Parts: sequence; structure tokens; C-alpha cells
Amino acid sequence: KKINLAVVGATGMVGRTFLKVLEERQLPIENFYVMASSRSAGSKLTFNGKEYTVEELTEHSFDKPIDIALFSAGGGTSEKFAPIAAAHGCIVIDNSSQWRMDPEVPLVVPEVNPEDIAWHKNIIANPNCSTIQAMVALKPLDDKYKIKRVVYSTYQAVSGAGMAGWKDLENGLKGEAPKKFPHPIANNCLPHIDVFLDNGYTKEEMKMVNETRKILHNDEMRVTATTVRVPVFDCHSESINIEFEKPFEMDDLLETLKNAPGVVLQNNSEANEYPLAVDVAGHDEVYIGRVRRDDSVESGVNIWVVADNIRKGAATNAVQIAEEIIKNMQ
Ligand code: A2P
Ligand code: 11C
Repeated sequence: KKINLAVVGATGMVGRTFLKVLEERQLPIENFYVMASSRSAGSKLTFNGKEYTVEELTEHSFDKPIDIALFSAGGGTSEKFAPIAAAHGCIVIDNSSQWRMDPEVPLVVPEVNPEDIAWHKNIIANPNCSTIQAMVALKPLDDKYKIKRVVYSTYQAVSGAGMAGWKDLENGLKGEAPKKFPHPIANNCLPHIDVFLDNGYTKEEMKMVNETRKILHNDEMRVTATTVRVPVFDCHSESINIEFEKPFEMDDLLETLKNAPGVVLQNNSEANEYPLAVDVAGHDEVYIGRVRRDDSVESGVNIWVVADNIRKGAATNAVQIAEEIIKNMQ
């Protein structure tokens, strides 16, 4: 069966990558629609060798039959338009943070909790990019050794903040003042992603905490995070410290990671081989290296996890969810 598919926010950083990933993975698409704001309505985007005109997203955009819509146009747009699309029978896969913690909305990483797709009510949330790559790494370890506590420290690319974030680094390297970030990002590290909350953490940090618990189905899991923006264009890197309930053998843990879906284990420090943002950019897998026992606790490990935040962290993950839905439609 071929489906009708719309991309909302098609002109954005993630939106353009949706088009690329949909092409690469050859989804069975009958009618294809690209939507954005009035600012870019009328402009053209090429998909599968054909030109498509960007439509302005309105209340009537979903009057036509659309089976699946991939949204990446900000939380406000999702808040208003995802329910409209859903009410028309369209399944929305939403890349914003708007619906992620709604108990009626599944939050899905296809390698990790594909079973949650089954209970959707026409909106499925794509997790935050820094959460997605962590989940692909943590799930096989949680299944085997039961995770007790996680400490995330992230090194996040400017592309996570969209086109405006990208430009701040590009222009900042030429000496221009920042427009998107509160401080220069060139030659700097900003321990500040998204807004600050009352508890002193940033929203990005609390997204990692709350989304981890929801995706791994464990509200009790102890999780904490420090998220940092670094002067890198593509790929989020993460240091993850994990404490387990059960003991583990290092060989067994490495084998578990090596065989995990969506993981590439690159753990050869003696040869200076470990995941690097510049190598991982453009790939869909989650790369893991620097695996070493944490001797400060009874059973713990430190790992280094790198993924392309726009691909696996956003577009690819959403397209994989669409593929699962299409598979279940057959
Ligand atoms: P537009 O190009 O018309 O501004 P990024 O985060 O990379 O900047 O991308 C944001 C995406 O979300 C763009 O495609 C942008 O479209 C789209 N967008 C922003 N606001 C709206 C809106 N109110 N309605 C529809 N699309 C929107
Ligand atoms: C960043 N992780 O790198 C953010 C971007 O909740 O989807 C994604 C925000 C989100 O800035």
C-alpha cells in the first residue's frame, strides 16, 4: 500500500533531512506534501527528482487525505496543528517537545520501545535528540543488568538549535556577535541548552531525565544530566555514567553493545579509535566507545556515545516510526 505523506516544517533543518531520509529509505509514497509557514510558502523543494511547492500550514491543510504527517516546526505549531491533523485521521509523528510527556502519547525509539506505537491516538512523539541516542545505548544494558542510576554529560552540536544555531557558529567563527545563543558559541562551551527551570536545571536536562524514564518504562530510575552546547556543527556527543543493579563481565557487556540494534561499537582506544562527531555525521547509527568500568561503584560503566542529532536524533528516528506504522498497515 502506498501512503499520502506530509512534512510540516519542510524548509527547516530537520525538515530538509526528512526529505533526504525518506528518499534514501524509499518509503512507499503516493501523494507528497511539503508545508511550512507563510514565510516560505510558494518556494520549491525537490523530492525524488520532482519539484514540490511549499504550502502554508493552515487549519485546512489536513482536509485532504493524508495518512502520516512528520512535524518539525516547533512546539507551538505542533500544539495547534497536530490535534487538527489527528482529528482528520492523520497519524502525526511529532518532533517537538510539545506532546512527549502526555500520557496519551507514545514516545518512541523504534530499536527500543516499538511496542508503544500500538497505543497511539494519532499522535506519536519523537524524543529529544540527546535522549534518542542515549536510549539506543542504554536499552540493551538495562535489559541485561538493570540500570539503577544514569549521569549524562552532553556535548551538543549547534544544529540542534536549528538554522539559527548553525548560523551563530558559522558567523561567530568570523567574529560576529551571536543572535540565537545568549553568548558566543565560537571557541566556547555553553552549559545552557533551552530555558532554565525553577529547579536550576535547563529544560534540555529535564527532557533527558523525564524522557529516559518514560521510554525505559521506569519512573523510579535515578537520572541526572548536564547538557552543554559546544562549537560543533553536527552530532551530539555524550559521556554516560551508568550504575547497574546486577554485576557484569566486561566481555559480555561489550558483546551486548556490539549486537544491539542500531549500535556501532567503536571501542579501540589503543589505536585511538573512538566515536568522533566528524566521522559520525551523515550516519544513522549510534556509535559507542571508550567503554570502561567505573570502579567508584559496585557495578558501573562509563561510555561515550555519538550520533548525528539531525538524522538519528530527529529525522531518521521519525521516519523509522513511520516505517513501523506502514508495516502494521499492510
Ligand atoms: P519557514 O521556513 O516558513 O519559517 P528550523 O528550526 O530549522 O529553523 O526550522 C523551522 C521550520 O518550522 C521551518 O520549516 C519553518 O518554516 C517551520 N515553521 C516555523 N513556524 C511555523 C508555523 N507557524 N507554521 C508552519 N511552519 C512553521
Ligand atoms: C538541542 N536537543 O540540541 C535540542 C534540540 O526538544 O526537540 C531539540 C529540542 C527538542 O538544542
